[in-house]
Order: sequence, then structure tokens, then C-alpha cells
Amino acid sequence: MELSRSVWMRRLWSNHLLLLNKVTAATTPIYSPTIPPLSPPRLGFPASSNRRRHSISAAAHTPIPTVGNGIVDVGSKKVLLKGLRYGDFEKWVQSQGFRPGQALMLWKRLYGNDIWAHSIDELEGLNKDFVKMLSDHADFRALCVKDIVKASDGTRKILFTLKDGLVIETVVIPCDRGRTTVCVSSQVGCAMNCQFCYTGRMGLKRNLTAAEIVEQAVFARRLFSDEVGSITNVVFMGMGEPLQNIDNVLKATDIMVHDQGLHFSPRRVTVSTSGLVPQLKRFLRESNCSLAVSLNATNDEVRNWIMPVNRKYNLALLLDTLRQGLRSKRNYKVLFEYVMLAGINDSMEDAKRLIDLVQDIPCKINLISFNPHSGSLFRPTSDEKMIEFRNTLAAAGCVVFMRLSRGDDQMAACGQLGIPDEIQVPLLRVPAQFRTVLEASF
Ligand SMILES: *[C@@H]1O[C@H](CO)[C@@H](O)[C@H](O)[C@H]1NC(C)=O
Ligand SMILES: *[C@@H]1O[C@H](CO)[C@@H](O)[C@H](O)[C@H]1NC(C)=O
Ligand SMILES: *[C@@H]1O[C@H](CO)[C@@H](O)[C@H](O)[C@H]1NC(C)=O
Ligand SMILES: CC(=O)N[C@H]1CO[C@H](CO)[C@@H](O)[C@@H]1O
Ligand code: SF4
Repeated sequence: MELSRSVWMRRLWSNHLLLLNKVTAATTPIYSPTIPPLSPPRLGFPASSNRRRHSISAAAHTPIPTVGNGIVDVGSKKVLLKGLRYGDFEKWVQSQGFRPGQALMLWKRLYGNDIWAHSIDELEGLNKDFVKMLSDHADFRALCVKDIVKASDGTRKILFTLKDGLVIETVVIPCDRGRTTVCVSSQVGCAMNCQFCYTGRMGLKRNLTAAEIVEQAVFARRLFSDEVGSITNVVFMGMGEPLQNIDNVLKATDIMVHDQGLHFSPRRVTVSTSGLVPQLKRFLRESNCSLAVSLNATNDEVRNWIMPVNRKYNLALLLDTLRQGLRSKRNYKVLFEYVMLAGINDSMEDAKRLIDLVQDIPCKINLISFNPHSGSLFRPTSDEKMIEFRNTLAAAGCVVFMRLSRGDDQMAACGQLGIPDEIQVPLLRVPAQFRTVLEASF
């Protein structure tokens, strides 16, 4: 799911879209002119300048054609360590003739604070034979840093090249109150075709492996912990629909919350979905991590259009799945994201429908102001109207958050990557009843 839905990224998203509209398709990665690159830009395999005690060999990144099942790197036949849950990791270490205790020591070096090892040279204190075995049979890296850009609001965006040459992005967002969030991608592109989501226009290229997902969080900590403090939250709001890659996403979240490793609190790892019902059921059963669902509309007519996944799994089914799935969970609230679009879904009837829809679902609602500069067909709801909408929900007892539009938007959000060098997924026909409202807004 796109980050653009979330409060703190909404404002970042649209400028990028605006820019994309102005730039020719052939340009490779573009950024708003308002975003200066970090100086000096760190390219290639970076020895993060502030992690001085590491000696990181800047080996050239040779692209290999495929990534296989994400456990064994088909190019090198080595095991991708970051694609293994702790249990499998330990088994693998044992299968190579080493003790579980050594597995734990290695795990702590890969994921523990201040090490985040991603090469054999960073494994101080491990048994020599063990290190030798690892250098023969284990792969430490799934990603290669291509570029880092920093916005004036402190947000950092990292572009990664994958082993097959595709590019994904990860965003690190320092928030107030000492919490920093890393927004990770789960797929290259996305198949869900939400209207006006830039990633959606690319179509789906492939799933990310668990190692590729986990390593985004590891890199975020490794590169930026010194600058921004501890990175406490993970959101799956970059490129892709995480639940369409559920096997690898579940694996990645399990690795992220492991208490001897990255140790994110499950509550602070949020998987965001457009509403894939079967996978949603599985996620609620198999994971303790948080869930965000992009609602965006209060009836099927609108939702079928702006989020085509709704044609397969309609609102009633989606909400019923949540109602059932949350029953077995204690102290668990789903987060609903709702982007306010003038004349499309911001009426008082919508507010009332929303209240009915989420009744008896333990939830929080996030009202997101659509950015007026996006160059898309949609227009934002006025602040007054949003406040009224919010108040209506709050009066009915909903837990509701809201972020009004701001004028100082700076940076592109994650997910808005992928310059369409190829055929784009076409936009859907605007339903007749909304044509007037959209045309009037121009
Ligand atoms: C709806 O949700 C998607 C995904 O969450 C978001 O990117 C988009 O901006 C929202 N609005 C529309 C009109 O699709
Ligand atoms: C992505 O992963 C899911 C399982 O998590 C699988 O069903 C799906 O086919 C995969 N998609 C692609 C394009 O490989
Ligand atoms: C979720 O948390 C409960 C209670 O702490 C625990 O028993 C269960 O094993 C956890 N489930 C997963 C999938 O981590
Ligand atoms: C489908 C739907 O309820 N759309 C409504 C969204 O809000 C506008 C008013 O702001 C109505 O005109 C639409 O009918
Ligand atoms: S098209 Fe994909 S990435 Fe974009 S908002 Fe929809 S689910 Fe998210």
C-alpha cells in the first residue's frame, strides 16, 4: 500500500506527482528540485560515514538475473541470511555443523544495535571456522544503495538497487516525540491499480524477498540511527500491496520483531492493505503486527472505482472479515485510512455511513487531506469540511485523527517511484456521476 495514504506522507506525495507530470518519461530517477541530494551523495555500497568503526568493502554490485526463492541466491548458490526466520537460521547454522549459540551470536551481529553487519568483515568475535563457513556459504546483502535524498523536513529517502537491477525505495521519517519511522516497500510496482497512485501505474514487476524487505529496515537503522535516533516504527506503505506478498511479508515481520535482533514492537510494525480479504484473514491469524486498511470510500460504487480491489472484495466483506478477525485479538485496533476527496467522499452522508460501517470494529480512523497540487483529477476537501467530518465521527465515539493540508510540502513520498519507461496501466473510466464534480474542479 502506498504511503501516500498516511497522514505524514500525503503532503509529500503530491509534489512528486506534479513533477512527474512535467518530466519526460525517459528521465531516470527524478526528484523535486526542492530536494537537494545529501552532500556528498553516498552512492554504491556505502560505508555510512558515521558508522566509522566499520570497514565496509565497496565491492561492485554485479547484477544477476534472478533472485530465486529468496532463500538461496541463485547467482551464487549462497544462503541469504536475512531471508531466514530465527528458527530456520538456527537450523541452517546447525546443518553446517555449528552450535545454536553461534547462530545467536551471528543473529545479534546482523540485527543488533550498532553492528548491523552486512559483510564478513564486520563479524568480530566469531569463531574462525564459523566465519570461514559463512564466507563460503552465506550472503549478507540483498540491497545496494543507489541514492539517498534528504528533504528539508528531515525525511530521508533511500533508493536501493536489487540484484536483478530493479529499483525500490524506502523512506525514513523522523517524527516528533523521538519516534522515527521507516517506510518499506514490499513489491516492485503494484498490481492493485488504485487510481492516481503512481506505483499502481507501473503494474507489478515482482514480489520482494523477505531478505529485501528486512534489509530496508536494517539499512535505515544502520545509516541513520546516529543522525535521527532510534528507529522505532516500521510501516509497509512503500511500493506494493504487502498482503499480495504475504509469505515474505510475514517472514519479514517475524524477523523484525525478534527480541534478540531488530526487536521492533509488533504494535509498531504496521502492514497496510487495500483490502485483500483472504490474505487479511491469514495476516490476522498469523501475525501480531498492526494493520492499516485503506478505506477511502464509504460505498462500493466509489470504492470500485478508486480502489478496484473492491470489485473482488467489497466493503461489506472486507469489514466483516475485520469484525471476525479482530474478535480473537485483545487490545488490537485496526487503522482505517480515509483520503478526503472534494465532492467524491466528503459529504455528511459519507461521515454517517462511515460511522455505521466501522461500528463494532475496534479501530482508529485517519482522515487524510488530499494534496491540492497533485495534478490529479481529485481536489481536496476544505479544512472546514474536514473538521466538520472529523467532529461528526468523534461525536459518534470514533477515535479519529486528522491532518490538514499544509503549504510547506517538500518531498516525494515512498511509493511514487518508477518512471514509466514502458506501457502504463491505464486509468479507469471515471464513473458518469463523478465527471461533473471532477471537471468542475479544474
Ligand atoms: C486511496 O487510497 C490509495 C491507497 O491507499 C491512495 O494512494 C489514494 O491517494 C487514495 N485516494 C484515491 C483517490 O485513490
Ligand atoms: C507473490 O507472493 C505471493 C505469496 O506470498 C504469491 O501468491 C504470488 O504469486 C507472488 N507474486 C508474484 C508475482 O510472484
Ligand atoms: C501473538 O502474541 C501472543 C500473546 O503474546 C502469543 O501467544 C502468540 O504466539 C503471538 N503470535 C504470533 C504469531 O507471534
Ligand atoms: C458516493 C458518495 O456518497 N459520494 C458523495 C461524496 O460526497 C459528496 C459531497 O461532498 C456527494 O456529493 C457525493 O454523493
Ligand atoms: S496501487 Fe498498490 S501501492 Fe498504490 S495505493 Fe494501491 S495498493 Fe498501494
